[in-house]
Amino acid sequence: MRVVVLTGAGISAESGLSTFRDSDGLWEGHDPMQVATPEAYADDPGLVQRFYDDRRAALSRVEPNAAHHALARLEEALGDDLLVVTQNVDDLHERAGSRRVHHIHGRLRSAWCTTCDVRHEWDAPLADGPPCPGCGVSTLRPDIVWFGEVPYGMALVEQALWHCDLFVSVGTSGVVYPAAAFVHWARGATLELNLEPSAGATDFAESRQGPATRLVPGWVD
Ligand code: BV8
Repeated sequence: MRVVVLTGAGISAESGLSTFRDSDGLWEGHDPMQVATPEAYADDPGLVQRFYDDRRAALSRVEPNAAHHALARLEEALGDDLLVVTQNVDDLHERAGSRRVHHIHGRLRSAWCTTCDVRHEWDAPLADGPPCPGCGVSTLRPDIVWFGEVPYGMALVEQALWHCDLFVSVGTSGVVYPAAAFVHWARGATLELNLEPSAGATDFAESRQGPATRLVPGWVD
C-alpha cells in the first residue's frame, strides 16, 4: 500500500504554531506578500529576516502533537511505502520521529548561501547578517520557497503521486499551488482530513472534518 500524505499548517496548529489564513489573512501580523516573496526580501531584507527569525525561535517552544506522532507510527508500519510531503517549514514531523519527510516550501532550520548555493543547518537569527560558514562572504537567506519561486523536489512528488494507492491531505486550505493540485495528480484513492472543508474538498473521494489530533490518529490507528 503506497501512501502519500500532504500536510499544511493545520497539522501544527494544535502544537501552538499559527496557521496562515486562520488569523484574518495575516501571518504573524504580516501580509504574506510583504514577507514571503523575493521582491519583499530585496526591498526590506531585515523585515523578512526578522519574520523568519521569530518563527525559527518559536520552534524551540513547541512540541509535535498526536497527529505528527501518528504519522511517525504509520512510517514504522509502511516504511518506504509512505512519503510525507509537507508545505510546512517547521521541524515537528522530524521531531515526532518521521524520517521520510519532503519539505516542498523549505525549512526554518536551514539557511541558504546563494553565492555558494549551499544550504546549512541553522538555528540562529539571520537578521544580523552572519556570513556563510563556507565562503565567509555572502549573507545567508532563509531556505524558504517564497511565492514565485519553484517548490523543492516536484519531480519526486509527481512520481510518488502518480504511483500511490492513497493520497491523504491534512490541515491545508488548498489555496496554494502546486500543492493544491496534488489531489488531481494522485493515482489512487483520496482523503482530506481538515478542521473545515478546504477549497478543494470536493475534489477528494472523502473529506472528514475535525482537529488533526483526533482525525489523523483515528485514520492511522
Ligand atoms: C510556483 C513558505 C511555479 C513561506 C509558502 C494563480 C493561480 C494558481 C497559482 C498561482 C496563481 N498566482 C500565483 C500562483 C502561484 C503561487 C500560489 O499558489 N499563489 C496562491 C496564493 C494563489 N504559488 C507559488 O508561487 C509557488 N511556486 O507556483 O512556482 C511552479 C509550479 C510547479 C512546478 C514548478 C514551478 C510557491 C508557493 C510557496 C509559497 N510559500 N510558504 C512561509 O512559510 O513563510 S506558502 C504558505 O502557504 C505556507 O507554506 C503554507 O504551507 C502554504 C499553504 O497554507 P496552508 O498550509 O494550507 O495553511 P492555511 O493557513 O492556508 O490553512 C490551514 C488549514 O488548516 C485550514 O484549512 C484550516 O481549516 C486547517 N486547520 C486549522 N487548524 C486545524 C486545521 N486542520 C486540522 N486540525 C487543526 N487543528
